[in-house]
Amino acid sequence: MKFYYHPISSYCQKALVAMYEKGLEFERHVVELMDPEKRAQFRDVYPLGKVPVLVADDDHLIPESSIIIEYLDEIAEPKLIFGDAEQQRKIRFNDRMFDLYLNDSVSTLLFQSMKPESERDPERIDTSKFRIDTMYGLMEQELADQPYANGEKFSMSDCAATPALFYAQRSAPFDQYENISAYWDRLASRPSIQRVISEAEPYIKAFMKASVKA
Ligand SMILES: N[C@@H](CCC(=O)N[C@@H](CS)C(=O)NCC(=O)O)C(=O)O
Repeated sequence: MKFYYHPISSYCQKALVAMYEKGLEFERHVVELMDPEKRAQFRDVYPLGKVPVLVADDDHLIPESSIIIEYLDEIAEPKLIFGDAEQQRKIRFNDRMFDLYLNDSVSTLLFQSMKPESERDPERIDTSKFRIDTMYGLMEQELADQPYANGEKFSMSDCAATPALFYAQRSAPFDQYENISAYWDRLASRPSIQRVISEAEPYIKAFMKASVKA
């Protein structure tokens, strides 16, 4: 399999966690999204130009992090979407919630904070803060009596929560939420997640350095 990604991208990190949980081997293709030429070249692979994209061994193109994980579940254990139809639906539901309302809001706050104050969009910032607070409220309740987002076992929804909480440490700290903090510690102790973070860190440092200079 070929995996097109960037180590700093939250959606790529989500799919990578699933790859590492399953111990899969793949050929890495880092897509330099900041380089217009390389970005244009990548559009030959996937016209929308978004990462992650997986190319399966039969050359079948699989974009979208959740769809990649659905595919990985067909080819390798342990399953990340499991249980009866209702449990599977709940895993998919939390995966959507974490992507759309937590991760996207955390990223918005992060990018807005890097802009000069005069260029920030207060409406987007308010909407993001509202969504993050609402998500934290829901998560704090859910995690009161279960170790992972969908119960006793690590699932696709935890893959989605990982990059969101990783970046939230910078843009929307959750220290005052006891259950979310314990959940993050549990996630961060998994070898798959430690590996994803350690691979991202040099790129994050370089990105921060370049943004300060710009
Ligand atoms: N819904 C997509 C989102 C992918 C996405 O937005 N990727 C970002 C990086 S985190 C990207 O490729 N951005 C470049 C662009 O939008 O052109 C998924 O789950 O894979």
